[in-house]
Amino acid sequence: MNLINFEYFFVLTFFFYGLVSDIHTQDLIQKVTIQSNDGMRFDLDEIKVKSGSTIELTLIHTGKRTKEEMGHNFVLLNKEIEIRPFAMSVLDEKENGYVPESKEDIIAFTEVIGGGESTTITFEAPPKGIYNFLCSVPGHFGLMKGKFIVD
Ligand SMILES: [Cu+2]
Repeated sequence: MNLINFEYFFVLTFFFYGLVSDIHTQDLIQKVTIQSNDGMRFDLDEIKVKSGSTIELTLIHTGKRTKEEMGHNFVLLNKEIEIRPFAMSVLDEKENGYVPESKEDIIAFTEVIGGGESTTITFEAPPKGIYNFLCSVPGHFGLMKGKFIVD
């Protein structure tokens, strides 16, 4: 192999290595965007992800009202944890962003955001199954809730 071929070989090797590692990364990281608004709604009531993936979830607040007036968060509950009792249990947790100090009932959560803001969290997809998600700001869970499906 002369020098030129040798260099060509290296360039090709790195090119294909880059291609393969890109595909690999895309397989593992799954991006989810969920919007919330001044009308106390999420735009999704169902989120589907693949088991074994890393979830990069972005919560966007498309409204104009402040965090105090119409703040929202995203809270993903562990299996078997029901929305209403959970939401009732965090009514007084304003200082903690309406999540309990013990995180045993929670898989992932965002901070509370106001209109025009967004926040991103990263977490591992839980095992296959159906999980509840909600906004745990007091009074919001009746409208702001859904199913998080891992298959
Ligand atoms: Cu909310």
